[in-house]
Amino acid sequence: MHAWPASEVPALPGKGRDLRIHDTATGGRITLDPGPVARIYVCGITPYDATHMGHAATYNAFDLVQRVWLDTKRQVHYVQNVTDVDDPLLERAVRDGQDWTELAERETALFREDMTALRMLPPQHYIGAVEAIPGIVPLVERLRDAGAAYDLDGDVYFSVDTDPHFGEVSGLDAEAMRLLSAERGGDPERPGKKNPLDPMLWMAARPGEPSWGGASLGAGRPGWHIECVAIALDHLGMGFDIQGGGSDLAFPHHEMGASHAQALTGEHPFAKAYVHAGMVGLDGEKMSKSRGNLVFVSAVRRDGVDPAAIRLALLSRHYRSDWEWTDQVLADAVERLARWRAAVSRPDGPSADALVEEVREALADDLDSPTALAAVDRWAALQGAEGGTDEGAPGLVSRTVDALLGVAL
Ligand code: 5CA
Ligand code: ZN
Repeated sequence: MHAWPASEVPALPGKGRDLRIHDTATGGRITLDPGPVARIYVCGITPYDATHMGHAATYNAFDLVQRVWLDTKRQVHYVQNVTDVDDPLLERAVRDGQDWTELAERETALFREDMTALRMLPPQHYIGAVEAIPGIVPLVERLRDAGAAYDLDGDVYFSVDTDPHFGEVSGLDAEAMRLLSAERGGDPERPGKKNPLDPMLWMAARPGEPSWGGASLGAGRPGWHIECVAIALDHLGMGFDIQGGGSDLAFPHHEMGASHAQALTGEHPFAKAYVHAGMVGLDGEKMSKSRGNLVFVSAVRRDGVDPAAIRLALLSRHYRSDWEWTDQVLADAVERLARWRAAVSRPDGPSADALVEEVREALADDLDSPTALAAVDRWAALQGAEGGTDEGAPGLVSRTVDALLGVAL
């Protein structure tokens, strides 16, 4: 699949700081040392509805990760998937009487437009589940041959008990896992499983659903977790730097993915850090396609809101906190954007050298974007109150905000 166009990232004077980031697996902050090419996998959308502010907030967090890395003069190798065949997508297509491939293509196209408007850096590899199937089939076969997977009435399950590291990503106990598994696409109640938590690797063809010939597996389609594992191993290999997504992916998705990969390769870990963004809510509930309480990026754009203001709204909350999208969050961002634009529109101003370092330090410190915004607010306030004589300052502020926060002033 093709991704979306990249916006330029201006180079800043000096050098950025190494990223310290909260890792779900260790429960603490770790300093990543990625080497010259940092590797990141971010779980993509299931394209059955438009991009909402929760999605956008999560992708914003991982966009900041890349901007911090680029500022340290590293290259970034970024991979993202599109879950373009899965239960919710097929169910929505049936409900609305439309072709599931058309639904997936339309919503993926809209996602690309939203990401472009928000100036999110594109992945180098943007891979659909369907196009990954030829690579998924041999992985499922290998797991079965190795005794890490088993058949149940034509479906193939992964045996979580074959991975000694199972449970290390989420750190949850068995009961919590069981509850979340039932809530998030698993089937802990299905009789005949070795462990109720075992996830499906390959689902035998169901009547009326698309399927692919899987040689020894029989016609069917891939399970969710193996999709991301196949794509990540193919394009990044084991031990990449960050596996990213919203906090609802920590269990089961990232836990199971790590186990699949560890069982396949005999190596550990799958990713050096598992990084999770908080959930954005609306009216007291998590914003979700299944609940339907959504604020779409495209709808807000259609209302004439500058995408830069949407981006500032996302940046105004720390990526790890759960927060509520409100009209006020957006109104504050619109006002801030106008203030910042006025401040950089003058030819000179107070020195911005310290500001560059403040923004760098805030983002390197577990992507603390609210602190970064506060630093720019202070410079803009000083510009408004006293101005300054530094001729390069407004330009440097623009480039800093552009390079590190993805906002064009
Ligand atoms: N296709 C899978 C990942 S392989 C999937 O979870 N798709 S999704 O469309 O449901 O979600 C895409 C990303 O947005 C995931 O990282 C998910 O954790 C995140 N996300 C979904 N809802 C919210 C929300 N309300 N707040 C923050 N992030 C969210
Ligand atoms: Zn995923």
